[in-house]
Amino acid sequence: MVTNLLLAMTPLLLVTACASPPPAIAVRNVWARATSPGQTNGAVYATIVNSGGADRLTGAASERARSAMLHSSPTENGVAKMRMLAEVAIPAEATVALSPGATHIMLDGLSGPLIAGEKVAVTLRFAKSGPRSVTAIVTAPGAR
Ligand SMILES: [Cu+2]
Repeated sequence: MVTNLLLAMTPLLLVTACASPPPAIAVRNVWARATSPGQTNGAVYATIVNSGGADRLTGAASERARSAMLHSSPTENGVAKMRMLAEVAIPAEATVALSPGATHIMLDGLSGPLIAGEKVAVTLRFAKSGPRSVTAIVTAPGAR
């Protein structure tokens, strides 16, 4: 009886497993901290909300910087470090926060300081969802 039920359910389970839904990505709360004069690096933070299937954040770009990279900030022996990431997993039905002291988008080679109140165009590239253009609000140092 139990065996028959399992056999009857097997095709249904296989179909469900194969039909993985497309990702449904929303990028919210994008911001960067103001930088001091002469500082050539900045960081962009955001909240990535995925209400669909799994995706991957594979890169970023901004006209305000020579390059934008995905970084993590692991703490090793009490020292905060930064490490380049090839990609950031965006699991299905999950919210991924890019936040200070954790995963962030590093802007390298800024064309000038990030000024509080400035809006910075940033493009996030997702493996499945493609490029997403968002606007980062620059906040004053210490505001967050
Ligand atoms: Cu960094």
